[in-house]
Amino acid sequence: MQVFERTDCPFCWKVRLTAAELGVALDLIASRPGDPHPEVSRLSPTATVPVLTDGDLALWESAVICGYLDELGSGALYGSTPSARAAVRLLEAYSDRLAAEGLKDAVFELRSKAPEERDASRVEQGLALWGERLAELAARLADKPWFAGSFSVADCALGPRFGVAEAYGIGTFRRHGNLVAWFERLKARPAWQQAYPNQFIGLPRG
Ligand SMILES: N[C@@H](CCC(=O)N[C@@H](CS)C(=O)NCC(=O)O)C(=O)O
Repeated sequence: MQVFERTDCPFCWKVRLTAAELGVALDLIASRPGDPHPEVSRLSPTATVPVLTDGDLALWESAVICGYLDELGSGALYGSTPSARAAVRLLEAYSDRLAAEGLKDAVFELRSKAPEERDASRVEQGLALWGERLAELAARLADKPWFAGSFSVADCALGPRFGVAEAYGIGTFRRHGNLVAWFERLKARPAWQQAYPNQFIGLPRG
């Protein structure tokens, strides 16, 4: 199975983390920001990464890709009942659509511009929105070890959002003790190290 991806893209990171948790091997092929690999342009109508190919199958949405990997693997990362699976899918959608907002604006300014060229109000508004999302996430997590109760794709989706924030020095999540403890639990899993990006745009290679 091939995955066309960008190492620091949170959607691609989610796919790598899900695959690592499931023990599914992926052949990763790099695609560049704003200059997609020709196969990405050919196979994805949105020209976004990740794109997974498996024989004649070509999948271009990270949630669809993770669902496919889960069914190929243990089938355990979305939960075992219809209602549990729906709850994990909702948390994944929350991560992909809402947690991504705000944080991506702030990160874009921080990673691609010199301090004097940054749009300070875009950073401020982005971080304010990210702060609201964090409060919602802290309430959803409450005192559970993982977002859906047991470990799931919800954690694989949200972890990279926090990983990106941490990489760019955005430490607002530290205001919520339960989110800090959850993130530390996630980082202690072997799959986290396996899936961690080898480069973040604008940061020294770590
Ligand atoms: N809904 C899509 C979003 C994917 C997405 O937005 N990917 C970004 C990178 S994070 C992308 O490919 N942007 C265009 C580019 O990098 O050229 C998914 O879940 O796969």
